[in-house]
Amino acid sequence: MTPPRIRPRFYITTPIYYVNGAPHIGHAYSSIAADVIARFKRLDGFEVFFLTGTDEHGQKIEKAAQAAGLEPQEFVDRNANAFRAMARAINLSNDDFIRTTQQRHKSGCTALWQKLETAGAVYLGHYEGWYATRDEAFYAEDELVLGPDGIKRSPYSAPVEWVRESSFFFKLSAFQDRLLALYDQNPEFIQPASSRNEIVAFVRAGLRDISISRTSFSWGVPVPGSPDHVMYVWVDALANYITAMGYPDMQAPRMAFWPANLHLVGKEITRFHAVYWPAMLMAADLPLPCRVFANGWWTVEGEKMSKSLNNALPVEPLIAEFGLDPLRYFLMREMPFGNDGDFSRRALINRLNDELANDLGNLAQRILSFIAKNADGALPLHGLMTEADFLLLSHARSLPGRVRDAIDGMALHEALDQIWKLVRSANAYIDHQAPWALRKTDPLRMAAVLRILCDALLVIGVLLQPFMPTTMAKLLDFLAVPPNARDLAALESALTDGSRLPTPSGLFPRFVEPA
Ligand code: ME8
Repeated sequence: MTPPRIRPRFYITTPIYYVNGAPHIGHAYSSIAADVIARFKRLDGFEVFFLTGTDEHGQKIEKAAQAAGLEPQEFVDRNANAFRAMARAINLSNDDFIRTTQQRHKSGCTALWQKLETAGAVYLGHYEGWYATRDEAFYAEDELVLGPDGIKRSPYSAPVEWVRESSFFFKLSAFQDRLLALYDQNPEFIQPASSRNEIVAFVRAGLRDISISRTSFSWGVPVPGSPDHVMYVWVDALANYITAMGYPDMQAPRMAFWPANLHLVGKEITRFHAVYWPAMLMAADLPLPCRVFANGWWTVEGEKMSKSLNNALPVEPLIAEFGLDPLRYFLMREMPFGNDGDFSRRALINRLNDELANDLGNLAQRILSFIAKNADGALPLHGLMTEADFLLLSHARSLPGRVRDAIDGMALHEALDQIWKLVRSANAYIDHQAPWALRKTDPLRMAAVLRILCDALLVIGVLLQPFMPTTMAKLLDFLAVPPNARDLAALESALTDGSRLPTPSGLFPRFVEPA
């Protein structure tokens, strides 16, 4: 008997989203990016744990519940459902969905607090300074910016208020040197470079202890032993990455996934993930995550999404109009991962029609319907290899490695670009080999050409599964690839000579703007 294969583990997280408002394309983006990586890692033989969820405590949520005339718990239950529904709508392959109001989280979070306290990293003091509820962040005077109206705001334009209250503090200042050593010894810890530079400069400038409890409202996890304090929402939120894994039970089976390989976050929250979180973990004597990667921001048709402009774009109508997989493809292809970009309907339609319907959809359709009509609907056999065959096949065989490199380097757009090079080469090959002309003159060569094309299509279909899971499942069905032979390890043996191919249909209908 062969021993079971030991698979390396990979733990990836999305930010947990605030439930004060409805989910929009920005949330979907971070989640889809994490999903692509999680799916790729599974394809590549890793045992993956993929976590997402919702951030449900804090002053911002309490205020939003009040404005909605609801009790906070009722309010967060309703809105967390909207985020769960979004996760389903975008076909997220998450292994768990954590809500910070769940008991498992509150207990784990309380245990973490106690651990920090025992380690001597927490003390009671008095906070006086600026707070922006919208950002749920404290700011120093010199971080504030003066708006055109002459009013001070946070660096993210949130209104700030002067807060004066009794508060517990975390001794962040004690971790400055260890944090700088961490960044220095692990250049990949924070990426991309713009985020890394910003964080390194922030820590070098000197760290102050941070306030980690509030007394002016009550919607939060109570501080153990001091029930008039609730934990600062970021302490509570960051803990989700371990409470979901069973912390404080270090023997919990899921704890084997800790430390996380990758925290995917928006670029506005890197300070919490790359400074506060590792410092808290150091204080609690827990291993540190391997990497924090900051994705950029989308604007929509040139505008920043905001409540005041009422232009936050939900995903469901886009999915209904364009289909989910084209939307997933567009989000991953349109802007280099880590950069900012603009979401526009025109750009989405262009990519859908040019790259999906034309380049890939037509390629698959030409090959598969030709086989259905002229090769008895069975997978053709290889023939003698020509130089052109060899070139296309070696391109296909080298593609998984290049896609792996791109994804490991967080260049998700580059992974697609590499795959499209093969799509274009396959299109050029079919034009040049013209199997339709070989049908009468050289049927064996026609079959050989079609088989080389199927080999290339297989690689394309397998590698695109993380990006467009539903459509690629359909493509692999058309190639009669068994469900258990769709990963990278099975690539060489996934196609069976002569197997019956089901009747193909179009993968990506062209989008025509309604009149
Ligand atoms: O910050 N473009 O939650 P949040 C791209 N609860 N990504 C966007 C985006 C946009 N326009 N808008 C939002 C929080 N995002 C905290 C996180 S983690 C322990 C706690 C994405 O609901 C991006 O990933 O404000 C950003 O970081 C996240 O949504 C913010 O979600």
